[in-house]
Amino acid sequence: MTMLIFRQLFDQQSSTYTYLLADPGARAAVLIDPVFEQARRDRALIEELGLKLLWTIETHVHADHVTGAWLHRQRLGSRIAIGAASGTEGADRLLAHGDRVEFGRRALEARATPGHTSGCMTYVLDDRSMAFSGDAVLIRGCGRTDFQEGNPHTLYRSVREQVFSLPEGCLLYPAHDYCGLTSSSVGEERMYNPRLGGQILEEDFVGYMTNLGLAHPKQMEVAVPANLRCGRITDAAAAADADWAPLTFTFAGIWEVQPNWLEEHLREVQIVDVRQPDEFNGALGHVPGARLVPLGSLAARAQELSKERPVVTVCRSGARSAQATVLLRKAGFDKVANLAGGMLRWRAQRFAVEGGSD
Ligand SMILES: N[C@@H](CCC(=O)N[C@@H](CS)C(=O)NCC(=O)O)C(=O)O
Ligand SMILES: [Fe+2]
Repeated sequence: MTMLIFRQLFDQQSSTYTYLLADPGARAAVLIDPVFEQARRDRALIEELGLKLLWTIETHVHADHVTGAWLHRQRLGSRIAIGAASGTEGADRLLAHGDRVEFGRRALEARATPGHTSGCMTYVLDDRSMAFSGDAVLIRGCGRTDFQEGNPHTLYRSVREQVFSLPEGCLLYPAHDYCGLTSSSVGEERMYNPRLGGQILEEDFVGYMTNLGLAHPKQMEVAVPANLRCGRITDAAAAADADWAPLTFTFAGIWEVQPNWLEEHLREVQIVDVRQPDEFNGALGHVPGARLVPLGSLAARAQELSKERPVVTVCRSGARSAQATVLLRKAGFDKVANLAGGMLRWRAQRFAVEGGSD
């Protein structure tokens, strides 16, 4: 058995990496730098892997996206940890340099690495095989020092003393990458980081950083105040998930409904079977009241359906009908879900069938 469950997740909008780490024995997990808009995706993964989220951990107060920490606390009961010098309100734990965040038999050590912001922390895995450097060290780069409490002198010392002092084989996972790179190592950055590596002196670094000339992040006006509250939002916005059925959202990005719910609500929804006609009329039969619209003609025939009544899509196994929900959402349908497991599960659970044979 592996000693660590590890997933690197990406938010395209802000080029942010979120990291899921868990102890496979205890099923205990932590999530580093969750993104608000990806909270549903992250929750689906945590649930599908059968994990209990203990902590969301922030590397710092982000300027370019809102954290998903508060949403996860609401939905999963996780607690929020962030550096004590971050100036945030609402966290469950304010981390000091040297603190440990435990998850099962594994733990992360918090190291203060200020300079991009005052509260920046780097989290080092217990065996020093990985470190999560936030915006202190990026791959062949580093976080900027021209807003929030940025200070290039402080950042230079933080990186040299707290990150570059780790074992050279320690893998580095940053909070962002804008070119698609996913990880580096301490040895590699010590050698090749163009701002902080090699023979570069503190004054060289300060000169580099004061002349970057970058525009401020697009979401900064919204993100910083929201992150100072750990991503807390009004209850109305948090409840915006689909409410017409007890839907589940899969990691693949599909809303699903279970057969037992559909059986009790057959007359309240439009059931769209997207198989071929010979399958619809074949041995498996179809759900009573289902309308046949093969997947290939669904986009063209979507206007036959009402946007007011929920739509449940069905096929043999649930694969083609998952794609059908994507097509329908693109066509402007909000209340759409896939029948989990398709006709195979529907029949296995002995629900009523029209047509078909035993
Ligand atoms: N274009 C990006 C800019 C993001 C940005 O400035 N990111 C900060 C981290 S919060 C940074 O330090 N970037 C380093 C760099 O771009 O070199 C946006 O609008 O979000
Ligand atoms: Fe940042």
